[in-house]
Amino acid sequence: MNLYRRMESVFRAAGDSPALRRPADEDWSYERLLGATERMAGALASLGVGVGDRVLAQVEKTPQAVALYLACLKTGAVYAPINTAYTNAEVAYFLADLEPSLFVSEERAGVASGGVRVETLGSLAALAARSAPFERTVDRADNDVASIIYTSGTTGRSKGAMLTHGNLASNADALLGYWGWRPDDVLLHALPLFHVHGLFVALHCALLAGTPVLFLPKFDLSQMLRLLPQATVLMGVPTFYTRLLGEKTFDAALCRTMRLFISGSAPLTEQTFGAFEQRTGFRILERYGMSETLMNTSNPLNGERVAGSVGFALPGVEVRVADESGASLPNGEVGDIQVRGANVFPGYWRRPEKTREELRADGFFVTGDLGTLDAEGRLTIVGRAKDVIISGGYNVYPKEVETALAELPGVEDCAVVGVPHQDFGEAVIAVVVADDSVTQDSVDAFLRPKLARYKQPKRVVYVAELPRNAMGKVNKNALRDANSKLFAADEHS
Ligand code: MCA
Repeated sequence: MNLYRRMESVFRAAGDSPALRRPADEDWSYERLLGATERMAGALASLGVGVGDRVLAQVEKTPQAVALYLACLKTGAVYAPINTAYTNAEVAYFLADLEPSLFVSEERAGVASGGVRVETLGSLAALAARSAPFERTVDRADNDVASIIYTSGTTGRSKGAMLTHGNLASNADALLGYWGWRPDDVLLHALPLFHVHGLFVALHCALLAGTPVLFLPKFDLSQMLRLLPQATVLMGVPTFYTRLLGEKTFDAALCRTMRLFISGSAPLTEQTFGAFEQRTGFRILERYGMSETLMNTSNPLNGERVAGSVGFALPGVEVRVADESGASLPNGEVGDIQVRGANVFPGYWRRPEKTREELRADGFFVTGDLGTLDAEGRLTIVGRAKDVIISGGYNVYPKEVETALAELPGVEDCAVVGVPHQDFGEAVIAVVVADDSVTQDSVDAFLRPKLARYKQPKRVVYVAELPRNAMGKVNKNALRDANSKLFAADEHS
């Protein structure tokens, strides 16, 4: 069934109660969101965007952006949001890979490369005002694609994970139940809307329950402190929690209306978990998911939340820790974390070989994370089989950065690794063998038009030679160890 069909009956019942509450602007009621979605759907229809057509969106976090996403669901179009930090060079890749019917961008309306029609949210809204509202919600089956979320790959090229109406609906239901969503819940929402965490996990819980969202355009510490006493649930990446803890005025009194702090997208350290409990009395609930599978596991709502563990398989999700052949390993042994269930995507957009590599014949998805299960079924992630850095909740694939950096004249050899960073958990650094012309500034200037800012190395380290093993492979562990204290002195750089 079309996920939006469920939402619209919730929106109708919620009527003029608040949907999106904004600190600096007027609130949007559920009625208003419903109307805006119908008009936005009318605008899409008038542009000829229909069932199965892709809409690429690189837009700021506004209520109109939410309406655009919902309008895609309603009309059966496929919503593909991308990070607002991406450069034109990166966007060109997505346009070519996705072949969208429409690109919604913050830049000017017109025509992009490949003849793709470009609209801004503003020009779409103007068109919506002139178009007949699209009242019908198009029939969709559970296995019809609703959204494509791009996820970087170890090869350095992003792949689009196709998520179906059934994936999204089943996962939202699992979370609403597992986290005990209540009619009086108020969600504090400061995550971006171009990833699974902010768009699906957080927003779906609130929208399917008809409860209000405190809708911040982005994470802003002073706004968070101001709004916390109006909220009951916060979903965030660990950086949210370390930043809150860094603020002296953040205390238990500010959390008096809260019932649940949830963390995901990056490992929550035991230290942050402990410091948070000490300061506020709350044990942060850590959960684990991926773009390809939505949410897989969660610590319990009632019951012991264990620091360092991502909890139990969600209802309807099977988790196994397996060896290379796919056989389950005994409890306590480290192996590949694999998942199966209604949450697991059907495959990558136009990448059948990649899909076959990662989706086993028995339906289990190979996450690329390594972990252990205990006798009770608690999962603990102990490492990653893939070479990936998680910085502030964003995945950065070293290969993509290395490929770009290798083109800078004067760079003879380079390796990109993640090292501990107080604010982002891990920070991207580049270790280079280079001549004197290569400086932090020249690296910044060279990479700026090529890579989103968060992927660029925060530090360039010079060496005479990269450590390599007998096979010629760079020993990244040695580089991580050698640079593990790089950000210790100036923790906020
Ligand atoms: C911003 N910068 C970063 C990051 N974010 N650098 C490294 N890593 C980052 N994550 C850089 C900017 O380029 C800028 O650099 C400087 O930091 C300040 O930028 P600003 O925009 O002010 O940063 P911020 O607003 O403070 O952002 C930090 C943040 C944000 C709040 C942690 O990155 C964020 O919202 N992260 C959440 C990501 C997320 O939702 N992940 C979910 C995906 P300069 O000053 O040098 O120009 S994973 C997912 O969905 C899975 C399925 C899951 O399980 O959840």
